[in-house]
Amino acid sequence: MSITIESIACWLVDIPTIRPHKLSMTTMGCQTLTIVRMSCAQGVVGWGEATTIGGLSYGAESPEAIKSAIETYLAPLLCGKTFSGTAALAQAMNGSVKGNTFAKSALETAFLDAQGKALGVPVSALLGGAICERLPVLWTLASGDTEKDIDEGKRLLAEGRHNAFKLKIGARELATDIRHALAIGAALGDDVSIRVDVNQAWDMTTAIKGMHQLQEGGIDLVEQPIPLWDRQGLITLSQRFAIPILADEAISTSHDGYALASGGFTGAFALKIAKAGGPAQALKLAHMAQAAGVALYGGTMLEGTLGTVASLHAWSTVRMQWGTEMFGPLLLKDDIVARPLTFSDGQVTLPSGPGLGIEIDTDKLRHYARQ
Ligand code: MUC
Ligand code: MG
Repeated sequence: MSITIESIACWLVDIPTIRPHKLSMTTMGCQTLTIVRMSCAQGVVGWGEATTIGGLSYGAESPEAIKSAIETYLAPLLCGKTFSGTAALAQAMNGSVKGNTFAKSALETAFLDAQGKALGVPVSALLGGAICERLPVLWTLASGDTEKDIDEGKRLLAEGRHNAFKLKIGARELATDIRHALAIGAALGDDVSIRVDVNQAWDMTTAIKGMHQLQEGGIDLVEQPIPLWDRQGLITLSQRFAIPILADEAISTSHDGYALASGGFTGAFALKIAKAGGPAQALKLAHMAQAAGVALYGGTMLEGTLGTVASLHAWSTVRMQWGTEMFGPLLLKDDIVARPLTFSDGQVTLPSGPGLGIEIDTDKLRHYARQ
C-alpha cells in the first residue's frame, strides 16, 4: 500500500541514564534521542527515532546533525511524495543524500510505522514476518567499578531479568581490564554468558594478548577489539582464536559484511538499524551474513523504546545466534511512550498491534524535548 508523506517534524529529547555508563571512548550520563513524527495522507502518523552514543564519540553523526540532515535535506525530498515501500523510500533518500544513515534510519522507521498502521499489520510483517515473539536480551555492566558491576549482575540474575552480560573494557590498561572481566565472570558463575566490548580501543599487539587471556579465562565473545578500519586485523584475529569475534563498528552495511565474510572472517555481526539506515536496510546485512554462514547479533545504540522496538521488529524476522542487547530503555530514567516494553526471563517481548505497536506519550515528548 502506497503512503503519501505530508510533513515531518523532529525533536531532540534528552533523558538521563539510571547510572553513568562507561565505554572505552566516553561516559554517558544522558541519552539524546532524535524523534521524528511523519504525518501522512488519511491522517496516518508514523514515529521514528535515531540515537547515537556520546555525541560524536561513537559515530560520525551527532544528534544535532541528525536533526539538521532531516529538516534541511531529507524531509524536503520526501514531503508531498508517495512511496510504495522501503525500497522506494531508500532510493529517494540515497539518490540525493550520501551517508547519514542515522537520520535515514529514523525516517525509514517512521515510514514503516505509518505503512503498518495504514495496512493494519505489524512492522515485522512488512519485513518478512516475525519468527519469534520474544527475543533474548543481555545487559551491559558498565559502572566502571568491578564490585558495583558484580552487585548489579547478581541482582539482575536474582530478578531473572537477564542471564547474559556484556562488559565494557578498553579504557584502562590491559591487565586491569582482564582482572575486571575475569572477576565478574567468576562471581556470576559458569552458567552465565559473559562477553566484552572493547569499542576499538586496542592495537593488534594488545588484542592478541587480550584475546588469549580472555579465551583462557572463559569469556564467551570479544566485540570490536581493534579500530573499525582494520578489516584485515579483524579477519586475522577471528581465524587465530577459538573465542569468537563480534564485528560492530567495522560493519554498517551489507557491503562491509561482504568484504569481511569474503575475506575469511568467522564470528558474528552486530546489526544496528542506525548503522545501516533503517530496519529494512539492516536486514540486507543480516541476509548477506546468513548466506555467508556468519552468525547474527541484535545490536543497540542504546535507543529509547521507539528505536528499540523498531529494531526488534527487524530482529524478529531472522535467527539471532548470539541473541540481542535491546535493553536501551532500561538504561534510561524515563521514556516518551505510554507503555514500557516487557523484559523478563532474559527476554523482551515484541509489541503486537499495527505499525511499531507503541503509543507515544506526547506530554512526555514535550517535557523532555530540547527548547
Ligand atoms: C556498543 O558499542 O555496542 C551497546 C550496548 C552498550 O552498552 O553500548 C552499546 C554500544
Ligand atoms: Mg559494540
